[in-house]
Amino acid sequence: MLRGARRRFPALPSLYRRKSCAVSETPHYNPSDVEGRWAGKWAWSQPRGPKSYILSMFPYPSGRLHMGHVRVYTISDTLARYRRLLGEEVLHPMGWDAFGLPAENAAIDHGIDPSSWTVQNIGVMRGQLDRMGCHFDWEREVTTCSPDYYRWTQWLFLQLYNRGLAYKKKAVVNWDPVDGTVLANEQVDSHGRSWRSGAIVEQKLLDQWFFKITHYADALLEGLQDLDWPDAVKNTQAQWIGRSQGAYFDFHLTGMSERLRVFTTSQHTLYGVTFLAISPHHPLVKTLSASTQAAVNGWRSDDSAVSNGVYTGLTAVHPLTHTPLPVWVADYVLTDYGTGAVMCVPAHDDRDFLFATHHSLPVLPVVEDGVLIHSQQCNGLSIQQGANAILEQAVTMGTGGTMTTYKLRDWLISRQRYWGAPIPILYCDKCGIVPVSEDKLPVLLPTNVQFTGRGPSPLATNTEWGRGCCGKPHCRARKETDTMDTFVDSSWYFLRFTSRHSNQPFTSQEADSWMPVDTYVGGIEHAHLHLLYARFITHVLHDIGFLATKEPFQKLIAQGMVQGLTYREEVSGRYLRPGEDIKGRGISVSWEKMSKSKYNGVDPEVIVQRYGADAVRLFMLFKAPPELSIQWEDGAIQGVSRWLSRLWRMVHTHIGAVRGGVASDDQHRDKIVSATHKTIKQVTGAMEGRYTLNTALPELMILSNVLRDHTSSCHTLPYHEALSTLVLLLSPMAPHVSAELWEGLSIARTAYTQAPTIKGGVFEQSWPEWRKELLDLSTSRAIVLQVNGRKRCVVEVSVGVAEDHHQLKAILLSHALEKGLITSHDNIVIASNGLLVNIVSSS
Ligand code: ANZ
Repeated sequence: MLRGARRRFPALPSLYRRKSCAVSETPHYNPSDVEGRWAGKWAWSQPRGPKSYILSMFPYPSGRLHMGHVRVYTISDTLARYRRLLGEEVLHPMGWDAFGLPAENAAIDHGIDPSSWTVQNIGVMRGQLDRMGCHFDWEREVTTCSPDYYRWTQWLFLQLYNRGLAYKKKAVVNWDPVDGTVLANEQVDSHGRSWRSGAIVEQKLLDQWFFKITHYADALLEGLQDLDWPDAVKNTQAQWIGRSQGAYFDFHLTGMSERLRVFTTSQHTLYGVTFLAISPHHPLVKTLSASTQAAVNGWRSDDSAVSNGVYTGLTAVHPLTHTPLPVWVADYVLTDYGTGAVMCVPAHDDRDFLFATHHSLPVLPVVEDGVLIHSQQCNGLSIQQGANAILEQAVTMGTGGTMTTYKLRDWLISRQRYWGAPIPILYCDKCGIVPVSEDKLPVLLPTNVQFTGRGPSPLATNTEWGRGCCGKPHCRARKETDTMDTFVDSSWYFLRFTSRHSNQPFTSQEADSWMPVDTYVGGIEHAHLHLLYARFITHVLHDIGFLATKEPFQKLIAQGMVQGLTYREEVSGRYLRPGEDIKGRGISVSWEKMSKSKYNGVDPEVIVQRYGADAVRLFMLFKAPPELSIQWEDGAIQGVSRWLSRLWRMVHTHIGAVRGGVASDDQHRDKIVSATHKTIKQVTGAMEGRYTLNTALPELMILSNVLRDHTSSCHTLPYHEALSTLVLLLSPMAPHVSAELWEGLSIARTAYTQAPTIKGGVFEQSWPEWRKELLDLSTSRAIVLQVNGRKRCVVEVSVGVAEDHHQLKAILLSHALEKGLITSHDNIVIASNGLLVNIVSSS
């Protein structure tokens, strides 16, 4: 059971035995008292074992924790506490993803300085995390908006820039024509209007910075294989990367020197091509007549339809049949996928078919019953054989070859906003683009800025701040005024935690000693972008030679949402406020992710005040497995809270009983011992593997029920050990109440003079180990069945049955009937002594 306490003890003199435990005075369980006493006073035993890096995704400091935060930090805190009890050296840090739009919006709306707003919010949220009993390594706290962090984000940019992995090109941004400002996607509503001016947002081409993540497409795809992540997340990542292996074919354009290259994954359909289609932004479009270009430009991006198309007037020649084919501009062809041009096979592709039907283009089937037709010498070949033969022929003729393409696009990292890390680049009149030298970092954000939400970003209008120098004499350079996407900040924060106080971004030695993160816990909504970007940056840093590991996160728990009951008016779909008058209106009720705008949220602070942090933590863990959604119900948390009160009373009853005398064991020993070991086994299992954390509490409840059923044994040592084990197993999940109960149990333990003393608080203990031979001590018992005094057989029954004479007799009676040892017409008398059942039958 408890490590170091596995000896059996000789029975105490019977003088000390007591038959039952009187309920002594039990102090009332008041969660806020208990939690106030323990908050922040966590003492740990010295780590002995291997390292364990447990990380939860750091929050945006919005001002208050929401239930989603409570869930994720409860999970990581539970795992970190568990690993510490195992003796491992645990890193469980916390920080703030502190750049981003809301701080800037607060500045625009209320004139509050983004930095003070952020610092204030961090203060509040840190207090809330402490109140939840989350124990983080606060001395390693990072805040991405502080210069000693973003200095290194800028350093990271330079590493990529110096290796050709950061570059500039034109890209489309959201433009508010009324306020004359660039908008983030979140500032454009579902009707395509600006959040502030209400103007219809336009698309504008601007110079933007990109990270060349596409260079790592293959590495990021292959890296997924060895990760212990949920399949769904791996699949999402793989789909996001979207590797597609196929072929290209080159089509001669009649009367032109260039060829038109298409990408296909259906090489076998080459003979079925009846026309070609290029995207509206294909370079060829620029060579077309003004009227054709005008037609193309008239297609609005929001009504993009398969049927939008215009004939270019160009003709392409089929590489094998030399048939002339018309070339169209088609809206459904994507500019940045494959080659931006498609060979269209309307007989076998739905979009091509719709387009062909709409524009009266021919349709030519080339596959029937899995065999090629209308395909010249390839007729009769299977699809695979046909694909190989066609590709081979094209390769020989120099008009085709294999080609792999990806859906992944380069990462657009520039933002025309103030509250982000300035991109460390200078534009020098003489030297052009010059990276800021590393020893000049950070490029600090200006303070005393006016926020209007109109016009260019505050950095672009601040001429004094904008002045720079590339280091050459008489240089007059301008600073880059774009800041970085906040995903850049969060793409490396886990490295900074390992070397928080280093005057480098991180030291290889410290990073290598902690990385990879062993368990990363966070919301499923970050399954693609954040995880992909963090993996990309880690791969790059590995390739440069700064890190031994390539992959940052070994195991991932992608935790589900917290949902609240949501009420909507049926007709309008409008969300209803609590208490709103709903008379005579149709209402629909559903579970949806908690959110302010849906009025379905629960404030963690209110709930913690009402039930205590321990109950909230237990509820979060127990209501659903980590990956699934939790539906918030007051009833369930009340159940958890009642159980904690029962446990509290049980421990105090025990402590009271021990004062009256103790016993080494009694006839219930085996049952209590094996129930304890079974619980250790189950709870340990829940903390490992795929983390079925939700099963841990029910196991503890079962053990508490066993103990409740054996209150008469509550002065015995096995009972004491079982209760102590229960509290120890509970401690990672409900730390405050466990610490308190443990203290009481430690004092009670001194009454068992022969039991080895246990020193220290609950978190200074070792996680208990279960022993196989103790699991089945009492799960079944062999009962001898006699009929008329003659032994007929031995029947195995559970201990519960063996101890309940009514049940035991009933079961053995039906056994005897089944075996034909007696008949139902017999006149039967049954006697039982718990080990032997004798049936006296009169016939
Ligand atoms: C001929 C063909 C025949 C195609 C057929 C499909 C079915 P995946 O597999 O997702 O990579 N395609 C290629 N480039 C495109 C672009 N820029 N925009 C839109 N569609 C494009 O998709 C590859 C297929 O998507 C290619 O194979 C091409 O159509 C189309 F019976 O070529 B296929």
